[in-house]
Parts: sequence; structure tokens; C-alpha cells
Amino acid sequence: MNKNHNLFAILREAFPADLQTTAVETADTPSPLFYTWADLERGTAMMANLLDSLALPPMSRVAVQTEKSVEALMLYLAVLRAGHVFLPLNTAYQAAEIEYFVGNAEPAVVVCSGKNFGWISKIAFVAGTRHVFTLNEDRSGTLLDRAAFQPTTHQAAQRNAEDMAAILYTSGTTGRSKGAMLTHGNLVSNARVLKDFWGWQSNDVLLHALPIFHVHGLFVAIHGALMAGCKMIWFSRFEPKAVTTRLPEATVFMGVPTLYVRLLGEPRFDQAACRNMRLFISGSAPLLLETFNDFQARTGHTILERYGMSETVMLTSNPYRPESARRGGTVGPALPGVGVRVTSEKGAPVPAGEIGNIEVKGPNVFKGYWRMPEKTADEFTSDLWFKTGDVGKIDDSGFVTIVGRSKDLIISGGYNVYPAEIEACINDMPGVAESAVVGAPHPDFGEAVVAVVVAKPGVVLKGADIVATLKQQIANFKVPKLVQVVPDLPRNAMGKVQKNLLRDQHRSAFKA
Ligand code: MCA
Ligand code: AMP
Repeated sequence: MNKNHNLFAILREAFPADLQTTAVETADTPSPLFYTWADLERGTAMMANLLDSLALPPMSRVAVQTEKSVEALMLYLAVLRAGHVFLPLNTAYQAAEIEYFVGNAEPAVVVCSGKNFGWISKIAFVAGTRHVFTLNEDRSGTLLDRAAFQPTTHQAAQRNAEDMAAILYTSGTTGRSKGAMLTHGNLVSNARVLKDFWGWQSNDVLLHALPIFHVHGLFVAIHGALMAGCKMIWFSRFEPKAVTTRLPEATVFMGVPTLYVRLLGEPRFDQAACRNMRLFISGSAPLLLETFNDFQARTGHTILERYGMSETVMLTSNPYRPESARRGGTVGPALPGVGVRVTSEKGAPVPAGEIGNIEVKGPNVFKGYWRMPEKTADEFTSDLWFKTGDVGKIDDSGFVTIVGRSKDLIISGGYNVYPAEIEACINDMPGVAESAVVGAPHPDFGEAVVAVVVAKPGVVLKGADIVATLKQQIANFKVPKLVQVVPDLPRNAMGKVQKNLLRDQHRSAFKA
């Protein structure tokens, strides 16, 4: 038989020889739960057998919106094992958002929390989904009820490197959310590179406190630990005090910058708490130099900042060794096997140190956007480099610095918010003439969403009412932290709203 490129099969090869050791220990369940490697093997086999029993077409999408739990992790692995396509959804998404993703991806299976079954199953059945299961934080729900009757062994489905493994929805550089199709080959190549580059070992302990519906917590963190066959201390949510308490048992931690800012706000977070730590990794949003320096001063550790995207997994990383080579404010050189270049508006590569558009190439770069061939074509150059929408420079030693974005994107606490989506919701409200949404610096979230709104003549609008309405419609992290009602929006001679002016006006809105 040909070699199996199924990511699960490759991760499974890395499980330790002794399957009775602990793979995952939960840190914030009512009492700690210890899952051995044998439990992961058995649990994923039973769930994969359940998926097989549904006789789904090959590479069906399995959409999942559940709270973080070890069973949710097993579900991810089981979807890979059965050869289907994992589609993770942020738990903050509300009905209209889920309706779009489910309508677009047409999943054969949807798994949701029991508390949301009523409305999610309605959306799913309308979209043609045949199977909706529930999975709750306390290990109850129909998914596990049904899987309990399945055999405990399973042969991983045979997959090629170019077969799809996951779809991650992202807005890319413009427009409506697009499903980035990541292949088994994309994920395997990145996981292998990072395992070596970051020096993962079987005696590492990863403290996992990120959500598992995005690249950072799902792929970068989990694949690293599984590839190394090392233990994870598993938090269902990030809480700085509790994380500080368990940190002395850990060697690796990954976070978005907000997590580092919040750890620094915890008085007990100090050198002693970090005494066994080997590596702190930051990404998903820019890490302020101030946080990088404060962290070094407090703990003696230098955060390693890296850069990636949903479409490409990880692209660049600051050096692992020596620690002193890590440079704050940069995201480091391209990872082995990854090409990163900076080009001018005309598409020509610019000299070292000059600012331009960041473009990338490599085995980690996605296959394209789900059922959007034209959008896919738009985002690749004629020589097949992917246009990231990030703006930056590369110095003589290959270090990449991101200086901004050509895409209209706000990154708040590591979550992406697309102004156009929020503006569309606000513009639909009665009494609103128009609106503009921008990001403003925020001491906790890095950037926060600000909406500037113009009322129709004779209408009095209140910011609080706009916020209250938005909270019913969209994920809470997208809801503006500030709404300002103004007589009109600043425009240039072409009539285009001058968002730069609005950003300048709100630069100090959230000053600590
Ligand atoms: C929560 N809130 C937020 C955010 N999170 N507001 C803006 N931005 C946010 N990120 C708001 C809620 O709406 C709520 O407001 C209030 O804060 C408290 O909510 P809660 O759920 O209690 O917040 P939290 O648990 O403290 O969450 C904050 C957090 C979380 C831990 C920083 O946002 C988080 O886990 N972020 C990580 C995101 C991540 O994993 N990104 C990776 C993307 P109200 O009370 O008004 O309702 S992967 C990626 O980008 C690429 C590929 C890469 O390079 O990694
Ligand atoms: P996503 O669409 O969630 O995959 O987010 C990808 C975007 O996050 C990138 O295009 C960057 O704009 C941003 N990003 C990720 N890592 C970093 C970083 N270390 N510094 C600055 N921006 C980052």
C-alpha cells in the first residue's frame, strides 16, 4: 500500500511506546482528569468508527462549535483519522455567523454544545446536514453516547498529502469570510518543521490555555505536543492566576500577546513560577516591545515571537537558540522550507530593509479557498506566491518585521475583526446613515474595535443602543468597545472615508 499521509496516522506514530503514560491532564475541571495515550487512541478510534458508521461521502466536512474539552480535541483527531475535513467554529459565533459558515461549507455532520442544539440543528438541517450531535464540557452529549457503542480500534483512512484535512474560515484580504482549505501535507510539513525548530522533546510539558478553534491553539500548540509525544496541562480557558499556579510544572507555553499582558498583571507571575520553562511563544498579533522587555525583566525569559496565518500555518520564527538572538518587534526569519519575500505595489521584490507587501510560498501554503476559485486566484501572484495582506520588511539577516496591513483588519486579543462586517450590521440599523469601523490601541487587547456612526437627519442615536443590538447579532469580541455618534465622516476628495484620520482621533481612546 502507498504511504499514508493522513495527519492522524503521522501524529499516531509519534505517540510514546508506553501508552499508559499521561497525555493530557485537565487543570480546570471540577477534579483533575488524566487521559493516557491509550485513552486518546481508543477515544479517537471510537469517534472515527462512529463517523464511518454514518457512511458519509469521503472528505465530508464536520463542523464543530463546542466548548474546549479533551473530548473536543479527540473529535478533531477522530475527524482526521476517519479522513474527513475538520471545520472548527469560534464559540462566540451567533446564529447569523453560523448560518453563513454552515450554508457555505455544507457539512455532513455538525457537533455543537447541548445548550445550542435547538437553534444550531435548525440551521444545519436547512443547509442539508444529516447528522447533528452534541458534546458538552462535562463529557455528556449524544456524540459520546453514540461513540460508546463503537469498536475501540480503527485503521486511519488512507489520505494523500494534497487531500483536505481542515477548513478554517477567514476573511483573507477582503470581503466575506472564505474557507481556507488546508491539506494533510500543509499541516504535516509545518508540524515537522516546528518540532525540530523549537526543539520539542518527549519530556516537555505544554501548558495549553488557548482556544482550539483557531490555528494557534489547534495546530501549532497541539501538533507540537503530539509530535513530541509529550504531556499537556489542559486549561479550558485562560485565567492568569490559575495558569501561574500550574506553570512550574510546564516547559512550553503559547499565547497571543493579551495572554502575556495579563500574566504580567499577575503579581505571583515571576522567575520562580517560570523555573522549569524552556520556551514562551507569542503570535497571532503584534507583541509590543514593551511587553517583550517587561517579560524579560520579570522572568529572565525572552519571548519567541513567530508569524503565521490561517492560510499558511506558521511562516517565520525568531531563533530558538541562542535565546539572545530573539529580537523584540520582529517575527524572525522564514522557517526552513518557507519562502518569504517583500514586493512593491508593482510586484517587484524590494531591496533588504525596504517596506512592501509580504508574499509567501512553501509546502505549508493552503490549497485555496473553498468553492471560490476566483478569490483564490486573486490572492496569488502570477508566479504563485500567496499575498498575505501584511506589510513589512526583511533585513540583511533575513529577519522579518511586520509594520502594518494592507487588508482592513483589526486584531483584538488575537481574534480577527473585519470592519466591513461590523459596518454592514450598523448600517442596517434603523436611523443609521453610515458608519466606519477602525481599530484603536488597547492596553489589554492590543487593538480594540471603535465604531464611528452618522445618524439619519432628525434621528438621535445612542451608542449604548447600537452596542446592545450588535451583541444580539455578532460574536461578542467583534462588538465595538466604543461607539461615537458624529455629524459626518471625514472624506477625501474622491469621497472615500479617511479611516487614518479616525484612527488618529481615537489613538488615545483606551489609554491605560
Ligand atoms: C473577550 N472579549 C474580547 C476578546 N475576548 N473583546 C475583544 N477582543 C477579544 N479577543 C470580551 C468579551 O466580548 C466580553 O465582553 C469580555 O471581553 C469578557 O469575555 P471573556 O470571554 O470572559 O473573555 P476572556 O475569557 O478574558 O478572553 C480573552 C482572551 C480571549 C483570553 C484574550 O480573547 C482569547 O483566548 N484570545 C485568543 C485568541 C486566539 O487564540 N487567537 C489565535 C488565532 P462583554 O462583557 O462586553 O461581553 S490563530 C491566528 O491568528 C494565526 C494563524 C496565528 O498566527 O496564530
Ligand atoms: P488569521 O487570519 O487569524 O490567520 O490571522 C493572520 C494574521 O494575523 C496575519 O496575516 C497577521 O496580520 C497577523 N499575525 C499573526 N502573527 C503575527 C505576529 N506575530 N505579529 C503581527 N501580526 C501577526
